[in-house]
Amino acid sequence: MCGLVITTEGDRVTDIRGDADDSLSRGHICPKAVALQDIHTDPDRIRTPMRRMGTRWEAISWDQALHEAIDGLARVRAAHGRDAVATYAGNPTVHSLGAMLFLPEFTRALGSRNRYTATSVDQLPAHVAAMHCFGHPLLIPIPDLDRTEHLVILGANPVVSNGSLMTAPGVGDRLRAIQARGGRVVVIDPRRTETAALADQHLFIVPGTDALRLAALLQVIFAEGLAQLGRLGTFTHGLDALKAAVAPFTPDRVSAATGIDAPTIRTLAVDIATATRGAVYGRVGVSMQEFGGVATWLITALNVVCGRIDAEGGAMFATPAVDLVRDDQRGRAVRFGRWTSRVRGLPEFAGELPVATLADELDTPGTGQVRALVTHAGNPVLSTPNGGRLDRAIAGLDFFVAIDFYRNETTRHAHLILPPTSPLEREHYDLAFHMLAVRDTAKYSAPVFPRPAEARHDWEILAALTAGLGDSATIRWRARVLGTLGPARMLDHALRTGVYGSGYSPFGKGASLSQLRRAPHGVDLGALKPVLPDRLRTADRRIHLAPDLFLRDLLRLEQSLAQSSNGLALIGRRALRSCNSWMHNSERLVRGKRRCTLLMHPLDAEQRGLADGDQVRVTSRAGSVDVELEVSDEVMAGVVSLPHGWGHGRDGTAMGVAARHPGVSINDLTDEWRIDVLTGNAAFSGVPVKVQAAAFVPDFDTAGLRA
Ligand SMILES: Nc1nc2c(c(=O)[nH]1)N[C@H]1C(S)=C(S)[C@@H](COP(=O)(O)OP(=O)(O)OC[C@H]3O[C@@H](n4cnc5c(=O)[nH]c(N)nc54)[C@H](O)[C@@H]3O)O[C@H]1N2
Ligand SMILES: Nc1nc2c(c(=O)[nH]1)N[C@H]1C(S)=C(S)[C@@H](COP(=O)(O)OP(=O)(O)OC[C@H]3O[C@@H](n4cnc5c(=O)[nH]c(N)nc54)[C@H](O)[C@@H]3O)O[C@H]1N2
Ligand SMILES: [Mo]
Repeated sequence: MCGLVITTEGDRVTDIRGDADDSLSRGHICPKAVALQDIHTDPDRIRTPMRRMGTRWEAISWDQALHEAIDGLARVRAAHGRDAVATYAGNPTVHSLGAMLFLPEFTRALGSRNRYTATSVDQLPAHVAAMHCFGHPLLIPIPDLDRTEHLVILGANPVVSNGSLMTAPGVGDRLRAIQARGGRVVVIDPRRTETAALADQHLFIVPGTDALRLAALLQVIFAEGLAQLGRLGTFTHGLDALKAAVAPFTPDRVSAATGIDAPTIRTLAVDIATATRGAVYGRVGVSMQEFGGVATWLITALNVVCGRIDAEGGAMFATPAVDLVRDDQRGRAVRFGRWTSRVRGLPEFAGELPVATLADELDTPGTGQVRALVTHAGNPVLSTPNGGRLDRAIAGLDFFVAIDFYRNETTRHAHLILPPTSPLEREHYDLAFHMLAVRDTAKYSAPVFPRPAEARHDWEILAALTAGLGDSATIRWRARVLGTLGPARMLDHALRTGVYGSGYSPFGKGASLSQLRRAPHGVDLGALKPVLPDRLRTADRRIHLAPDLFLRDLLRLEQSLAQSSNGLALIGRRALRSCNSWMHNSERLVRGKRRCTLLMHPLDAEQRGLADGDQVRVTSRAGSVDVELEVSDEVMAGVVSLPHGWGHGRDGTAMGVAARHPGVSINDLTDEWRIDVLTGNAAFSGVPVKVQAAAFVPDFDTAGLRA
């Protein structure tokens, strides 16, 4: 979503910089954008379809590759049924126009209930809350960053992540602007993050206890008579039920568990409720925990109760040029728990199952066992809980097709790798993140380079597979028609028929693809606008403040108050120069100080006789890893932190730079049994671990040796 000015000479990139005139990013750029040229020229990036024979890989033609993929998947389906073929779509799927348009067609053609995506290791609770409160999984309120005066950030580090479910390029400047106009930024996080460093106040919190603290904030607001729904009051129901439900969670009762004292919780509640314009915002730290669903709902509830939803400077909804929230979805968009997974009985969400149970479906024998897998832009071995078990399970599959341009820790097990074009060889319009950005804009980018004659786009690969596997004439026909149209014409239609659209009149003014082509810096559609109650998709066009499923889960929250733990709690972290697991093959992104270290508080280190730079062994129920210790009081006592996306250099991978900077995978420690049982999202945050000196500490650099 950052506007880039990319200068080329022939087929070479000579410069990449931020586009000062971009309507959203206004010149902001991060090192990952500069590294796009490394991805483009990377000799390890796969450019032709590859077939694995044992441990040997050979290049094959597209015709051959697509034929074998279709044939292999069709065979498994014929022998074991539809559900025997699973799919996993990873994060970059959402960053690809073509994949966004064609992946749904492909999964429909497969018709398997074993559909998985990175959603259930990320923002699933946000969808479940949006669906139940506002009637649609994509009605996710976005902090109105550029106009707010009081922002509370829980479990997010936007200065590094650039904002998530709050797309905000240059977020650091936007946060400083809040302070410059006299506002306040408060961060609640078990680590004093880069964002906390810039905030007016930072509070440490015991991992996994946000729901308790949020319930207590609401309790105070109700008890002090500070609830003020304003205009939301006329179309919101459930206020009394919410009030009654949070009543037991007083600051005094939750302070020990959360590690935040009662007076601080009270003051924060009053600050939130009395700020002129304010928003509470939570992201992965809140979503990836055992109470991710309840916590995410309580954030929404807090914003509603203070009258902040749909209000300037509060938490608002986008009005995008291409709207994925359709008009005809009123009262019909709640799709949750209609069926459950075979082995563990976890709930379906919008047709997909929680990826924390993928390994169960792969390695548990019986009718309905998964025998084949298709991954698209994902690396679940490094990115899902107990990746070690999933690694072994994937290695045992009958058939595995990966649509990806790297042979990484997951795709090394594939029988076929089908590589799409590079990000610089395809056009882009962001269907997802325009829905979640802090300002309404629309931008189309043409490909920087023409695609090589022999290359295929993601959407072309998906369209070919869909046409080959669709077992109804309609699906095959649709795949061919859409394949002929292609993403550009599909986008043009969506723009023309959207709220800003020009329609099909030849004199129509407004959004269309040709309009966006003429505006390379993007079209500014203005600040976020009030859209309620119209945009609600609940059947009664009201906000549901107290949906039953969340109220019931408060019982489980109540029980958590009685539990205590005295081990170390493991949390994750992100770094500016990482992008989950997949950009570590760019030298410029991995050089410098070693990043994959275990952060530990000085008191915890001292207690264990450990020192900065020591090699330590971290052990959980799921596994153990050896890693370098970094002693720092930026994490609270009792908490250790390890970044995710590392653990490279495994046999059969082909990413030379990453293998020289391997690190270890946090997801060899995280536990597939720790989930938010309400939503099915993985609970990465707060995994109990033991840390001790590594058994044998060699006096040479083990990473160097392996390379
Ligand atoms: N540079 C960079 N940017 C990225 C990515 C990347 O890998 N690198 N990944 C992208 C993706 S896919 C996503 S989803 C977004 C995520 O964007 P963010 O949500 O901003 O991601 P994190 O930096 O992981 O921030 C999570 C914070 O939660 C804290 N935390 C952990 N457990 C708890 C808890 O129990 N309670 C509270 N209150 N806090 C907790 C962690 O210490 C951490 O600071 O970032 C995106 N942007
Ligand atoms: N412990 C822990 N685990 C986490 C997280 C955490 O904070 N802590 N964060 C979670 C989050 S938020 C996310 S989103 C997931 C991410 O997890 P995944 O989506 O599973 O993994 P990525 O590392 O993003 O891998 C992306 C893959 O897509 C490929 N790729 C890149 N671009 C394209 C493209 O255009 N087309 C195709 N076909 N392939 C492409 C890359 O080569 C790479 O193999 O990880 C999750 N895992
Ligand atoms: Mo994510």
